[in-house]
Amino acid sequence: MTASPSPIYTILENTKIDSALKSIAEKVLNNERISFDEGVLLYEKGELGFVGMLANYIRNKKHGNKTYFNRNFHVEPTNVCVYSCKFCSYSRLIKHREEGWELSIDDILNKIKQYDGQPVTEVHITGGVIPKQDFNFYQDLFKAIKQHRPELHIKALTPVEYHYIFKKAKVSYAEGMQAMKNAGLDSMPGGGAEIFDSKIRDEIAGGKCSAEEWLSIHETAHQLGIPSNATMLYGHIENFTHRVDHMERLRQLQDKTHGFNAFIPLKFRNQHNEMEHLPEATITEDLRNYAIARIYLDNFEHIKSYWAMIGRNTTQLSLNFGVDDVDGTIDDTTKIYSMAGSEEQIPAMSTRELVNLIKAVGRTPIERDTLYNVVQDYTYVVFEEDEKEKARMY
Ligand code: V47
Ligand code: SF4
Repeated sequence: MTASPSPIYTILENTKIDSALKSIAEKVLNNERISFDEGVLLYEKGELGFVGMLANYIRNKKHGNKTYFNRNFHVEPTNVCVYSCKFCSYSRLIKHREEGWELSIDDILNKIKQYDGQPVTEVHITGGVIPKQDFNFYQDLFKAIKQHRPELHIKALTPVEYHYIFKKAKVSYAEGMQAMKNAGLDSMPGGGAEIFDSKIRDEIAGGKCSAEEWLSIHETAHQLGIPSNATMLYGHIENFTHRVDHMERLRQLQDKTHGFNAFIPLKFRNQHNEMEHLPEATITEDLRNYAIARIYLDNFEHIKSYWAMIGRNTTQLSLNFGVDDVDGTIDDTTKIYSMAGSEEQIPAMSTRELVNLIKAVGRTPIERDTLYNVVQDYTYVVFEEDEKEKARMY
């Protein structure tokens, strides 16, 4: 029996579509990579229905109905920072450090111990950058966590932190990353990427690691067998070409190393930061952006929508626009995202809530670990919903 051709062919034949867009659609259906210019064209001319149809085709081909999440929690060692990114709603400048927090290794371990006996699989550690939390601090921290709970996956720090602490310790990226791995680091989260274009990066995140340094630290990590994620902060002063340039650089590195697990677009939220005057992207634009990322990044297995930032409803919609992963239970007690204006005042969801959120839009919830090994398939697991929860999910 031969597989029947995708209904998209019929749509393309019977609908009036710009010929360049049609040729992009044919490439997608033939499993061919689209070019830089075609990426820009999708942003300029691709309507939501069109890019969504193609992205959903790719998503379903790769993952069927599966939608991944994990049981994780976040720890922010400090919200004091030597940098002052204009979009950051969270950090306290080092000169106002009395308004912030700086956790010791014991403080962090106590937070981790609060999850003893709970089936969490990952701790996500990242925060501000301060001299005190240096090369030795993080090696000691990772060792202490592994000593307490060896199976807990440590996904920690971004090139923003690593570049700073390696430079201060006068070690190369390779030496530094190897030491972190030896101490217990398992993978790296995708933060600090912002937008790679140097002009825009200087304007919104001046002083911190450059795009080249960010990419180089990820490359080094991948070479050492440390996988990672990649983010893109969009919807501020960048244009469509900057977004494609960002994804192009990631696509090239992924061709080389295959070390990225997921791409996570992060919508700029405009509260309590120096870029408050900018309007936020619309939900249509958020969905178009997920879809174009799914089409462009043909060598990334997973596209993640970070529910704590984008809200539950857009997360549910995103599952038809290329997204196959919604991050995890999170349990972010420091509320880094609600501070920037996310809808989520309590950035934590129970497994039951996440499962019901995914099932409510007809997808199959799969609990994964950080490396996408399946922990549990929830197809036949039925949770009861309480009424308040139901109201949030439909
Ligand atoms: O790099 C800061 C972003 C990132 C704002 O790898 C903002 O699994 C929007 O990278 N509006 C950190 N975004 C978070 C991050 C992340 C989150 C979840 C999962 C993973 C992963 C990574 O948050 C920063 C920055 O780009 N950010 N302020 C803001 N106002
Ligand atoms: Fe510091 Fe990160 Fe905030 Fe920039 S985004 S000011 S590096 S905490």
